[in-house]
Amino acid sequence: MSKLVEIKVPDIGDFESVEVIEVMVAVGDTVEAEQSLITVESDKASMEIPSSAGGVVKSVKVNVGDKVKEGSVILEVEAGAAAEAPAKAEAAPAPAAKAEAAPAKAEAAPAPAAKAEAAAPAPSAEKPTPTAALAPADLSGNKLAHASPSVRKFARELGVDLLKVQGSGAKNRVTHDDVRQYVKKALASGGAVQGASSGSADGAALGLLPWPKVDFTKFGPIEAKPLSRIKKISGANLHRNWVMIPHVTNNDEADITELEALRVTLNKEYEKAGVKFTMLAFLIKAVVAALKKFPEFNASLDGDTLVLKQYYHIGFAADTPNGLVVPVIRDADQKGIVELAKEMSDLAKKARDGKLSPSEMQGGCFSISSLGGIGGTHFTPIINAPEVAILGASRSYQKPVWDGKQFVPRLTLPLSLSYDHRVIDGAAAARFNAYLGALLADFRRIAL
Ligand code: CAO
Repeated sequence: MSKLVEIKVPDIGDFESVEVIEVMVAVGDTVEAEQSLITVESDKASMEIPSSAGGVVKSVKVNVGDKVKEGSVILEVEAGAAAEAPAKAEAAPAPAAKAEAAPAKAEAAPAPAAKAEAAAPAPSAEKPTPTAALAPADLSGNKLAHASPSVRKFARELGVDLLKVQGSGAKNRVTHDDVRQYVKKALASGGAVQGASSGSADGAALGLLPWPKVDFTKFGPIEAKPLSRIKKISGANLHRNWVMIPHVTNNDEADITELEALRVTLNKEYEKAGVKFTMLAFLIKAVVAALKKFPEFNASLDGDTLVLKQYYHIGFAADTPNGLVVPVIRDADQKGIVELAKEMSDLAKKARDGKLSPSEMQGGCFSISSLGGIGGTHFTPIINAPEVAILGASRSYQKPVWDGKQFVPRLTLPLSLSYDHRVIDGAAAARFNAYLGALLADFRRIAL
């Protein structure tokens, strides 16, 4: 039995009320859960609002130009009717951008590796084949262009400088079709149109060999499995970060013998209260102290300017069944270990259940990726732009350490600090990691 469900604007972070600038669905459309419904814009940001349920759209309650806030009803869907695939109502205007909407995220906030909540369907397969002749474009102005996040994403994928594209939408807004036409023109003219690069998946822009196309079925049975939505979004972010940031990783180790003893004691004391301390909570606290001592690690590059942050929001990578997400603990400097441990486990659970809101993944200053619960010795974490460093923690192990008379077993935590070499020198990274190690070896130093 189908029932009518109201789809409302979810928690959209710090915005009181925002303007609807695009409505992507119409009465009669079949929408899926997580599909983008509308784009909203404040004076600071634009973002796409996804549907919390799937079904057939029975009524659309908002128009372009309306102001909405958390709780505003966007539309009504008949849940459970999706399978019946009803015919489209004639009365509704067809949205122009819907079919091509690319995965998108709230654009104003620092991009976590994945924004689970604000994504739209995957881009259409119609992608021009880039040629090596196309010149790389400067896309830094794209954020200024009058276009929805999905159009910006689409342009970014194709390497199109949106400021060079003539918009055909309301108030010269650039649409997906404008971008497509622009690229077609660029290709027809042999890549002479400025502003289109082959930011391509086939590596032609970099002068690389094309990606090998192999018919795997010739060699044995296969199963083709589309990437999850989160994997697609995080993959695009990781790829950009890996290509654009000159990464270097500093590897070090911390003696956590005493800290581990404290952790075990605390776990016993707090067992009844239901608080579980893992090494990550202590790492967050120590990282904040190191960020205070080395402020250039708590920063972002904005062109030639380094933006130093005076707040301490720490992201941590969480492995979920659908892929990697990075929830953010806000104002970690103002929280004790108990609060950090609780908040971390709440956020990690929400992440695994796919219930993080966009605001819970925004605003991070520095990220930690802990693989300690799984294994490994050291690794090379990828920086979560626009942050400038990320700490990777691997599994702690007993190491024989010479104390002047004999070898003694010390519990040792491997620390891998990847940093943006445009901002951070190798010596500074070595100092940061060594300082972090010293804090973890003697946690009392955090109070200094
Ligand atoms: N060394 C040894 N053991 C460790 C450890 C370390 N550095 N860190 C955690 N552990 C132990 C914990 O104490 C816990 O042990 P018990 O079950 O015996 O109590 C166990 O490993 C599992 O810990 P956990 O992983 O559940 O908890 P956490 O706080 O360390 O991490 C979270 C939480 C969400 C970060 C983690 O579950 C996770 O998702 N990790 C993967 C992150 C990831 O994918 N990074 C890669 C990103 S780049 O691709």
